[in-house]
Amino acid sequence: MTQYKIIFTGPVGAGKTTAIKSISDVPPVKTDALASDMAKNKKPSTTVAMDYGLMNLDDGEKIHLYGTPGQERFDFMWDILTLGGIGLVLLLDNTSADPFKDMKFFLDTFTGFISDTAVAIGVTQMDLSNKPSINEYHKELKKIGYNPPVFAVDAREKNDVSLLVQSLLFSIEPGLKDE
Ligand SMILES: Nc1nc2c(ncn2[C@@H]2O[C@H](COP(=O)(O)OP(=O)(O)OP(=O)(O)O)[C@@H](O)[C@H]2O)c(=O)[nH]1
Ligand SMILES: [Mg+2]
Repeated sequence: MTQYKIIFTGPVGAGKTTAIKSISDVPPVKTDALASDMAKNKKPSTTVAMDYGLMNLDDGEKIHLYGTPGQERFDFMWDILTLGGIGLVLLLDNTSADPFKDMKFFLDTFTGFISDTAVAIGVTQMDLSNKPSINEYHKELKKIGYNPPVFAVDAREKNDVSLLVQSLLFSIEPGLKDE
């Protein structure tokens, strides 16, 4: 049985923990802790180590899903979590003060991993802020030499997250498919 690992990353509140919960076929493992300094981020807790979930593909393959913490103070986990991974899902919060800056920070931080594997980008909270548009993301990515799949994603919606994961898998290995 073939098993793969993909990693979800992105800034605080982008929806990494939520996305893994939405698509996991097993109860996800979370390491969220209450954080008093999180009030500004509109949510009471933040991931301090990792998220874990599992997707079963219809041909018996398994995709292990790992989520990183968004906070830079836990960035020692980022390298650890990418070990053995076949691709990166980068989630971005479109209500952020500067989503392009967030995007460049994470692409830059994970540049070595991405150049060895692949990346797909999901833009969340587009229902709350529709700018920048997906087209503008494509243009910005092109300027910095990237051409990954980019989708509007609501991390709470299984179908949205599943489509994003499939786009990553197809860009890595056209033979891989979802259930
Ligand atoms: N309105 C709206 N809310 C969303 C969307 N996607 C995710 N959310 C919400 O945004 C929040 C995301 O929180 P988390 O999943 O904890 O974010 P995270 O990326 O794991 O954050 P850290 O672990 O702190 O780095 C949750 O409250 C989700 O319900 C979206 O597309 N629209
Ligand atoms: Mg989280």
